[in-house]
Amino acid sequence: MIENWNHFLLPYNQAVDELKVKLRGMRKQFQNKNQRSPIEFVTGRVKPVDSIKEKMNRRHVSEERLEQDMQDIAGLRIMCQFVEDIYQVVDILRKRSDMTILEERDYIHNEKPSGYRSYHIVIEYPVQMITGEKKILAEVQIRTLAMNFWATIEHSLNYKYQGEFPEELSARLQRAAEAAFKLDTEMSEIREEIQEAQHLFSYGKGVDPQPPSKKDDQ
Ligand code: 0O2
Ligand code: 0O2
Repeated sequence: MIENWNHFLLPYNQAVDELKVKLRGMRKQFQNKNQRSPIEFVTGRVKPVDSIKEKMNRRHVSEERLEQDMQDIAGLRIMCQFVEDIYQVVDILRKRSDMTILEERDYIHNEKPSGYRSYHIVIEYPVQMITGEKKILAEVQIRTLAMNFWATIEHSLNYKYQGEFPEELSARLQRAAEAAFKLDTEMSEIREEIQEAQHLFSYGKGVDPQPPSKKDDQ
């Protein structure tokens, strides 16, 4: 019986805080090298206790199995501009020595029946506690801004309908998911042009001390 949830969630809170700093740090490192970051922004949260309990009931997870069987108590979300960026971020994460990837789920090319798209990875992450090292599981969701837009809206509608969407709404959401993916595909096709413009734009704002032409030579 978990008597003190705050105590149980402490390593998860620490992991989310640390991982937010580390993932946001990746963006800063790209910017520091005058390179475009594949990461647009990062959010994270520890699942609220009520949601943990609800998912335990729904999935028949016992408290004894909670740490192993619920992979998203600690959740990180990485938003990217382009679908290609998602795979670049995954590649970078695969090479890191401070986390171990246990599972990967590509819901971009295998979208969920709802229309949901994202790339999910489950990591094992060591947290240093005063009692020693504790390895916890965390779920990292990597998605484009368009995928995030769709998922955020669908998630709030889910609250209203408790997952029991009227058929018409469900069909509309699926069509909206396809439209969002079409937007991602179109943007990928003009990616080089967009990136060049973004490069010029940041140069124009004085962010970049070197003219773009010089930088491209490096
Ligand atoms: P809801 O229900 O979406 O409104 P800071 O680090 O101070 O800049 P802060 O306040 O710690 O920021 O939070 P952060 O990192 O900006 O983002 C927290 C948000 O993470 C949540 O906001 C959600 O939008 C998002 N989130 C929700 N669920 C998940 C999930 O399963 N995985 C991931 N990775 N992120 C999720 P709210 O207001 O808590 O929730
Ligand atoms: P939260 O904090 O409310 O976001 P399951 O939980 O049964 O769906 P599983 O195997 O545990 O499945 O993990 P999966 O499917 O890889 O990832 C679950 C998480 O992905 C969800 O967390 C959502 O954040 C997100 N997700 C998956 N499917 C959908 C979907 O159809 N719409 C939206 N908006 N998000 C989805 P939770 O548990 O809902 O938590």
